[in-house]
Amino acid sequence: MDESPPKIKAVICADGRLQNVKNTFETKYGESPLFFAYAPGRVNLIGEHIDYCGYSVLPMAIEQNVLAAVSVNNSGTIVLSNTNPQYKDFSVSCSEDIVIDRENPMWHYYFLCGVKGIQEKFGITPLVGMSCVIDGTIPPSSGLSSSSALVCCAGLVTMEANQKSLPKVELAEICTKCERYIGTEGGGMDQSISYLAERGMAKLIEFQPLRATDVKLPDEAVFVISNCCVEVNKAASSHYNIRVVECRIATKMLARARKLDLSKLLRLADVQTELKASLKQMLALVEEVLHPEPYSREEICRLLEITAEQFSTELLSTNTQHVTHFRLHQRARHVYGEADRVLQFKSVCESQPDEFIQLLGELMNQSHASCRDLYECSCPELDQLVDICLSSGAVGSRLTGAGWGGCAVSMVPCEKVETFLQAVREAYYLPDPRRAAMEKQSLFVSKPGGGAAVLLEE
Ligand code: ADP
Ligand code: NG1
Repeated sequence: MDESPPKIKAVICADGRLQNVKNTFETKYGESPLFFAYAPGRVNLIGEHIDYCGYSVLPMAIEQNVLAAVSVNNSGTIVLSNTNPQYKDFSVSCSEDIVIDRENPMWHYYFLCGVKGIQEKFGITPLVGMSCVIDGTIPPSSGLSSSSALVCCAGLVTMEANQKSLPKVELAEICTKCERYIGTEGGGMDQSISYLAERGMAKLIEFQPLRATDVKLPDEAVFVISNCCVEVNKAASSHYNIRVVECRIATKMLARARKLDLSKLLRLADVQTELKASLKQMLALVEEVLHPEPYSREEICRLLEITAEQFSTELLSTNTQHVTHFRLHQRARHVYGEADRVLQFKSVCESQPDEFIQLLGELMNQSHASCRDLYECSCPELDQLVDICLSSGAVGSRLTGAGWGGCAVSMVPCEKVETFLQAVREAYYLPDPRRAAMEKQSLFVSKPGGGAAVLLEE
């Protein structure tokens, strides 16, 4: 786990996609790429919206990834191009400061987040010039971490191009921090699994210190991803950061009620650690301390004994300044309950009791209900899709990733996969022409894939 991402020798012409990207590169830049690098997306099996609260999550990497073909030169410029014409060409001088415009989160800013992270880590000025072609296969804004795959790929490309080396754990931490330049205050699940994934294994990802532990999934079932076809860009909306802020305020409220030092505690997990309490005790504390009605700014300021100015600058982020009410009880209940479900999921996978599949399915269903009702991060289409998945033979089904749109993940017994896929196709995709057109890339079985790597032509 201490190693750098692997460098794999590849026969480029033996792989249709690599060869296509290589051809695009050669047409565009009139030279051959020096190397390729890729970083995968992920599907989170359980543990939603708890990484930024300090709790462990349980994702696996998917086959879909962001791939870059790269050449290194002394042009003093970083030039980006994309195989998808929707993403326009971009270039930036290596001697300029990298500026990321959060107001306008265009694709190249995600790439620049990764570049900036590596530049800052090593203090490299100027960076070496690079020409890159990017090719992504992860459906964007659908909860499968296309943005982090792009950031992680850019981090890896920049490290390799500038002849530096870092262990995967450190790369994951750097990319977690630098993706925040785009404005979303993510918790690190996506970048961690993108670097630390290993083929065939889901991972329990723990934070501070970051580590990834193998979780063996049941042989009797597969995980199927289905996209509800509603896209939500996190950086261009404030849903995500509102939840981060609500959890931060809930942390302060619980800490105040137990007379802890508020200034030190930022995440709901910090309160638990400080109190040396169990997750069940934390759920009881939420019931005792927080009321279900939304909290107004005034009430929060009064209870925390802070001014409106401190509230805005210390607790809110730039894109949450407009929010007037905060659902602290519901958010904290979700987080502590979901953190508990992750641990239960892992322990069921380890002990493999007879009713293995049913127990995991039940935990996934509870997780979806909590995301929908307490965390309010689902949407009607996603709820409908989850219901269809359950009635089509899934033992468990839940939204995955940030939500408000995007994908569901379902656990389906192996012998039912074909009938499941057909039933979901008929009930969710075929009746709607737009969904029907997207079905092929929206409904698929996913096996745990490997982590980010550099590819060198053999
Ligand atoms: P996700 O849940 O997939 O991470 P986000 O909304 O956070 O979704 O990020 C999606 C953004 O990432 C897209 O709007 C785009 O800017 C960028 N992105 C994703 N895939 C690609 C790609 N293949 N090429 C360029 N940019 C991409
Ligand atoms: P998505 O939007 O699915 O890539 C986001 C966060 C994760 C995590 C999940 C919810 C980023 C980069 N990713 O993932 O850290 O909080 O939501 O569990 O912000």
